[in-house]
Amino acid sequence: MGQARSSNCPQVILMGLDSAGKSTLLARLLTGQAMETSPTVGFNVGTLDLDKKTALTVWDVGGQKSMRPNWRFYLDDCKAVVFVVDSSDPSRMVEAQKALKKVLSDERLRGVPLMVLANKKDLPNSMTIREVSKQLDLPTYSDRLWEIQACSALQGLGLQQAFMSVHKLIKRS
Ligand code: G3D
Repeated sequence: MGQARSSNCPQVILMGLDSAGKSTLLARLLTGQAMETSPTVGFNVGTLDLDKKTALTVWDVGGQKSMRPNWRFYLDDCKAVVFVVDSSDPSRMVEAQKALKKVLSDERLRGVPLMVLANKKDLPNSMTIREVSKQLDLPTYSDRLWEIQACSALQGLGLQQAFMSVHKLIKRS
């Protein structure tokens, strides 16, 4: 994990169920291009330069069920959690809600701000952020700063903005 960890960029962890769009999002953020993705084995990491003075190190720790127990190994030094959810798939909202709740119950994430990205907003049937927020029980997270924004990792819409907001959340918390 070496270099990225030892730099003074705040560490941000990208989480979410498999197929939520994490790899697409990270690839899009880091290269400005959509890339072919395969189910994340292990993790992807990259440093995101928001402007000349601001950078975030973003870790994609994988969302497959078999990987989820490993999430906790990435929580030390984590300054924000970015939880990606497929807003076009209502059938997996309960599973996403449970996964989010579980991850946030970790002691090391106490008070760490949360950004929920309602991804795939380009799809016509995608849920509104209000609906996603309700489905994920976000209003119950009163003990930390949280925010929800819609984005499309595929089209690169809303990503830069979302990570600027993540940076602001880190500064405020
Ligand atoms: P993961 O890393 O969270 O497991 P991926 O998810 O990044 O592999 O994305 C899963 C699938 O969703 C991919 O499609 C990817 O192209 C698609 N996807 C990701 N983001 C978006 C988005 O914003 N809009 C739309 N329409 N699709 C998106 P495939 O077909 O390769 O499985």
